[in-house]
Amino acid sequence: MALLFVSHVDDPELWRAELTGHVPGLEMRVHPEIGDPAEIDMALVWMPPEGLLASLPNLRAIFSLGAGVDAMLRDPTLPAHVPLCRLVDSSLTATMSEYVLLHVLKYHRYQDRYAQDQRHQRWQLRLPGPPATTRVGILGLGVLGSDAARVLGGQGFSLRGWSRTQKNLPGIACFSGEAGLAPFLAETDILVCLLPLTPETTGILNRDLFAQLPDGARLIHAGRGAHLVEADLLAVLESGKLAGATLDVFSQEPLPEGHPFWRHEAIDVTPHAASYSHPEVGAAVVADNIRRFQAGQELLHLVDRARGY
Ligand code: NDP
Ligand code: OXD
Repeated sequence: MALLFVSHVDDPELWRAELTGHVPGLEMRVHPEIGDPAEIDMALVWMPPEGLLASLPNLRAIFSLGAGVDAMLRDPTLPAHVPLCRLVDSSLTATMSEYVLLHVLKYHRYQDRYAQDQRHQRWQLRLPGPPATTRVGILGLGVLGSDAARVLGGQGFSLRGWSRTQKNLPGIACFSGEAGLAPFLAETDILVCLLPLTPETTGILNRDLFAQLPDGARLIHAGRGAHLVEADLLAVLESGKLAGATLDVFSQEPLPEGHPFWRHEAIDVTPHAASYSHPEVGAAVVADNIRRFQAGQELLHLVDRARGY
């Protein structure tokens, strides 16, 4: 039996070298060179073409190369009986926390303003208060959100977080559910979105939500493009309700040429690059799951399909 590798962004040969180091004898086939589909029992995938996984009659485990599995869950043909595991690895987590820290510091230290000042040849000193005077709010306190909070806490920022179920995390004011959203937003100067995309979170970053933030708040969005109502963001930046946004994910990726976000003075764009897995780290986690699968043991990081993440 064999593992099918499908990704347009990950290097299959790096993954093959790492995986076979951990699981000697593993046969890995790289899409589209599938061979006999009946010989595939596991798939390691990022955004597989719709219908591909359903076409593998003996598929018994799916491992995602990404943390978010919303695209796969949108495939109506995704085999319902096959366990789906998302990627949770220390490199993916650490790189996301770096991204969040980088952009929180950018806003806290007025680097966005200095970039504008430079474009206008304006020499203006802007000195922030200590980090504790900047209130960062994180939507999503899962693997990524809770680690980003931990890293920001180490820098002394004032922290709050929002999740579906109530958390109790040291040094973080935790809010949950619909009732917790308004008080969470009311004290958030920099809003970080690290939610999964589900029917409940689609379009959550909209005009009504932005209206509940303090005037001049900033957004750092690394969840999924469909969380954001793009026209609402442009409107609140125009009105001054929001002072800036850093966007890593978009409803259409790559962000189309000519899209207003590209040239907006108050928007920083990154190409879905906030976090990434180092193959040597990610492969160890996937290999662990492959060995569990081969031994008939319970898999790690299983997606709860009913919950959507
Ligand atoms: P987790 O599943 O570990 O955490 C998700 C968090 O979101 C949990 O705290 C969960 O609450 C909360 N949540 C889910 N639904 C709701 C809701 N309706 N209301 C309030 N809170 C909710 O995911 P990760 O932290 O690993 O990843 C989060 C997302 O980050 C991914 O799904 C993906 O979209 C994005 N991502 C983006 C990357 C990039 O490069 N831009 C890279 C990797 C991931 P609870 O704890 O109560 O279940
Ligand atoms: C993602 C990832 O889910 O890159 O976006 O892991």
